[in-house]
Amino acid sequence: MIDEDDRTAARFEPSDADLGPDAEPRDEETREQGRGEPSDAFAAALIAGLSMPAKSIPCRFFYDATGSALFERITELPEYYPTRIETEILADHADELAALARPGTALIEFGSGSSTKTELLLARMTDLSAYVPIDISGAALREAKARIGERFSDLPVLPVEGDFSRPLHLPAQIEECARLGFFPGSTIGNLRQGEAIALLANMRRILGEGARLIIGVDLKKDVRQLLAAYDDPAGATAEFNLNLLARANRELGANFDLKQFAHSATYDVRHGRIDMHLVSRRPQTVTVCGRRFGFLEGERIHTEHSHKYDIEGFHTLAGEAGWRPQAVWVDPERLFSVHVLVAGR
Ligand code: SAH
Ligand code: AVI
Repeated sequence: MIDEDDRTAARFEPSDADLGPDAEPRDEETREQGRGEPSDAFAAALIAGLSMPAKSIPCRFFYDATGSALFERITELPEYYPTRIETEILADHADELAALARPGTALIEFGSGSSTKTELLLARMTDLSAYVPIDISGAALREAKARIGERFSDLPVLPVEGDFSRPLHLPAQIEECARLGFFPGSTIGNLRQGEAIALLANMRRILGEGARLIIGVDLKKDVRQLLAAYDDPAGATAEFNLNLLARANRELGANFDLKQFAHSATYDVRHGRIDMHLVSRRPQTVTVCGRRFGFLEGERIHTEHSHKYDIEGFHTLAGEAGWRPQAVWVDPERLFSVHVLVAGR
């Protein structure tokens, strides 16, 4: 089930990934904590990715303030079914989900973005001790905290800005609390299998043995429907993809000509995933931080994987990370799934 090539290609190493509350961050992580990823991290990743024979940019760099706003636009597209369908599943099962939060529990959300779906849970989980949204996008966290804080004024909202695949300090206020995890949006699909297993294993360490994780996972389906969701006629996904280059121009003074790169979304049947690329429309040279990168006509920069699972395949993946299934719900068309997992074999 697990693709060995994918495991060895994983970006982060398990030794780098103890997200537990007691983990001691390295110096650079101390610096990053609370500030998201600084531009020098983007510069280093961009230069490394463009220096490879097969060029790539890590997808976590999509999410500056502009990228987070563009993602919100994508969630409203008729073609982008995941947000709509997952929201329906969460609403249909809100009472069962609320029962997972006994009084005093801290709800910890990974890749929380706008926290829109979370409001469904917070409205029913009335005895939470805190809500801890974790996201790499400071802009998204600030907006979400303001909105949630206004609607749920008695609930402490304790945002953590940072990369969930690196060591993070959780707020001291929740040290003694039971923990419930929430990881919606099928963001797990943006990780390769090895990375996904390492992240799920770290979530298990953070949340503790016996804890539950509510996780949204997009399902395999008709390829045409998938391609429409990742290459919409309104061009929102293209703009989201091209924002990586626009961000490099804004933050690093790079000189990408956005008109000379095209958005591409394809489906890789063997790996069961959408691959997004930016394709050079002509031979060109771009300067990033004083370094020149040449592009052939048709040369691609890989920007995102979005893996699609079936229920059994996802259970196998979760099992590798020490999670067992408690419940799974799908919509009538079997487009999307929401799982409740329990930490421990
Ligand atoms: N959970 C929301 C948003 C999904 S978009 C929903 O279901 O609609 C993916 C979110 O994960 C974005 O807000 C992005 O900023 C965040 N994200 C992506 N990679 C991340 C990383 N490595 N660490 C922390 N957050 C990350
Ligand atoms: C956040 N993530 C799950 C989205 C996805 O569907 O893979 C990001 C996205 N990329 C293109 N459209 C949306």
